[in-house]
Amino acid sequence: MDGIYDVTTLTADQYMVVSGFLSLGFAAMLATTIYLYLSQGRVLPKYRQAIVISGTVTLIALYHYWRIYDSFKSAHAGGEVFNEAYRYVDWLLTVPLLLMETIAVLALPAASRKSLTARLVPASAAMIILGYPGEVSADMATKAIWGGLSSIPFLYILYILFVELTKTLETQPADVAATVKRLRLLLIATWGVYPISYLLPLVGVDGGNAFVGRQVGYTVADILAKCLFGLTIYKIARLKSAADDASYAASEGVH
Ligand code: RET
Repeated sequence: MDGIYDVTTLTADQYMVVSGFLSLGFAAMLATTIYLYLSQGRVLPKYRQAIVISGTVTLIALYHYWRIYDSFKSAHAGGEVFNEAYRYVDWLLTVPLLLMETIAVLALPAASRKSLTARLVPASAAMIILGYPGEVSADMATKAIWGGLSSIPFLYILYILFVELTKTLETQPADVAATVKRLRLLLIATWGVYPISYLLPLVGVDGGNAFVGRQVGYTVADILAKCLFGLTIYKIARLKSAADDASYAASEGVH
């Protein structure tokens, strides 16, 4: 495990920044999980699945932020390595779920739903698995090779979302199509932060700063990609519920 950064060498300020962000990540996941689970009954039944999946994503991340925080504290005290695997296990579970909640809220015809899931879920798992060996290696060539390999399924996911999904949009009502496009932009803006954070040591940022930058980058990206994204899914589900059912729109005050 020699590639894992030795956190005992962090300065007091660097330690404070990382523990502060990890703590913020924990709080954001906790609050969003409670909010989404409590609110899932406030959309029409066909959209509830998407809200429950969103809450489950933040619940899984809540657990992992607790483990990451704990691992960081013990590693800083000395004697243990900081375990970056918690993050990758978290992504391995939450990234396919995020794609599934996106597909679920669209309420697409069954055939396109199945075909999107069958292509996006394995690609997202491949992206995370291929990134891991580069994450835990201190060797720049190893980081570049695994980062490059992981980028192939990443680009494939973007291709599916921007080219293939666009074809299904032609058969959708205009407001649904516009919503999907907005959601897709939020997805690419937040997902793009992960490879950028991963790249820090490769573009010459020194050890301690690269470690801090990566932890802060991944945490901020997680809050946006899981919490903000999940809340946006909830908002879309409410708008779609109102569009589907006038009595829902009147009782919930959504127009
Ligand atoms: C890695 C390795 C370097 C190349 C690429 C990566 C992409 C990671 C992404 C992660 C997304 C995670 C999400 C988590 C939220 O729950 C693995 C850093 C392309 C896109 C959305």
